[in-house]
Amino acid sequence: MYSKKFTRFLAVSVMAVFLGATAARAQVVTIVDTDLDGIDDVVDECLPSDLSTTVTINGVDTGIPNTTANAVGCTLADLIQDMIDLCLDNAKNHGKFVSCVSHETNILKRARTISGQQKGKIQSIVAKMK
Ligand SMILES: [Ca+2]
Repeated sequence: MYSKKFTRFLAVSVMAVFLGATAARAQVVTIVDTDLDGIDDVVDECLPSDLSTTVTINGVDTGIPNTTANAVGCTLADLIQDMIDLCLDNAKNHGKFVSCVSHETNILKRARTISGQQKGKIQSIVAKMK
């Protein structure tokens, strides 16, 4: 039978080999961040992200500061562009498009993603879109 000291040494050695192997495996994982927003492409739902300093809608600078990417790799500019694309796709006419954006920006304001003033700016730009 092994002594207690040897058994402990053996257990520590096995643990060290296990941890070493785990660390070696961890180093093999490669993070790919194509749009350089700090979020791994594997979980990035917005590829490529709009990393502009301000949010632009239909070529008009809103002056609304863009945000860094959230946990799923989307900036505020990405979210607003997605919202506009969704409203453009689903609305049958300009009035319904403006109404859709109004509805969506109200949700963003309630969630405190944008302020009331920013909501007004977006709605004003969208109303002038053709
Ligand atoms: Ca992204």
